[in-house]
Amino acid sequence: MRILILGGDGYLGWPTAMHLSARGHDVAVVDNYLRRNMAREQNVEALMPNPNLHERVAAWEEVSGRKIDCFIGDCGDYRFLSGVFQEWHPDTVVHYAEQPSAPYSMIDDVTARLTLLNNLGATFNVIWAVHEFAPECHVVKLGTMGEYGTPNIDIEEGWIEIEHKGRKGRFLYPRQTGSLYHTTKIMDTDMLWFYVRMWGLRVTDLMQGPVYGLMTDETEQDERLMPNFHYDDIFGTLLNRFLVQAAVGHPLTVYGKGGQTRGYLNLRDTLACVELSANQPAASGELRIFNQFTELFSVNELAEKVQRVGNGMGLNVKIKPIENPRKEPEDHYYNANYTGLLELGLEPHFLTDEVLGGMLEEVIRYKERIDRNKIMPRVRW
Ligand code: USQ
Repeated sequence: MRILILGGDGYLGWPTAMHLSARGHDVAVVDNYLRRNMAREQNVEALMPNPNLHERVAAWEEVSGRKIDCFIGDCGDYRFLSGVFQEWHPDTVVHYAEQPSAPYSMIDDVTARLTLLNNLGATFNVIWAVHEFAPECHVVKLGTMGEYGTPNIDIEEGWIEIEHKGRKGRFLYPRQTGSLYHTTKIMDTDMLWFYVRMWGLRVTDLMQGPVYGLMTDETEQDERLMPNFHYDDIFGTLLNRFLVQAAVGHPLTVYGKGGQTRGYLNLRDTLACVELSANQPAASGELRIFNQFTELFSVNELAEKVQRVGNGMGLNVKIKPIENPRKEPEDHYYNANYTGLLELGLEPHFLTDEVLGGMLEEVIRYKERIDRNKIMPRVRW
């Protein structure tokens, strides 16, 4: 298959590109370095040094003998994006090209506007480029479990059947979330669903939980291939942050009561889920939605796991709840269905103590690069 990866420089985009390339697909990556620039602007750096995208592609070719095509540009610019579609003719487009941070979207009106215009603009352009230049192309879109929020009823996989006054209908599952970033993902889903109905696009929308990890079969081959692993308050996800905090002896930053429960998954499983979705595409006129996670944990459960494993490795891991900088329920019902990807063939990598210990060891190798001043939350809402 010819697979075009939008946001191919990101924490998930780059490992996905290498993984699909290793599987024998023809891969191209597109990125405008938005996240690198935002990180620089917020004065935070990824844990490992990350060569630029041209250098990454060259390193991958050196290691694997396989080529990845590279386009530097903004998916919000339709002339650029439609040009890539006309030149490259993808069978599948994997759309990661969004501002991915909830805290970043809540800093001020400038970052909120950027998040809104960037995320919706990119999705809108993907839809139009597919419609005009690759109508059979399957769109694999990264959404988020956060779209659903934390409702007091079970979360279904994208859709819900509602009976009202004796009549029944199937609708997108109700969604209400806790940041503007997450809200843009809801709007993306609505826009995709509209155009699926109008134009018969093929779309898979992956409702992904927070991802953890840094090693995949490809990233572990060469240090230059490592992902953009962030541990700071703006771009770092929970478990990655806890690993870094444990490594440098910073108390684990549990926000509020720590009962916030989410569906988590290993970086390796993100790649598998995207691959499985690409290999078994949605039908024309279908918006297929999968809940993409493998295990549910509360913040407290993850903190306790990291503490236990860290202490077993001779660290002195402390847990210190701090005032929650976010407006979110800290003690809530959470039960989400996630059978779709398992049925497609996903074999999950669970968060065993061994896996956690392996990640911690890897993070400790980069201890000298960790800046303790970048850990405490700065953005409140
Ligand atoms: N949290 C803490 N302590 C911390 C950091 C976070 O208690 O130091 C809490 C948060 O308050 C939240 C939970 O941990 O309740 C998860 O936070 P997170 O920063 O790992 O995840 P989130 O902001 O929701 O966003 C991340 C990714 C985003 C993705 C999303 C999936 O940045 O791109 O869409 O995870 S989900 O959470 O399912 O919406």
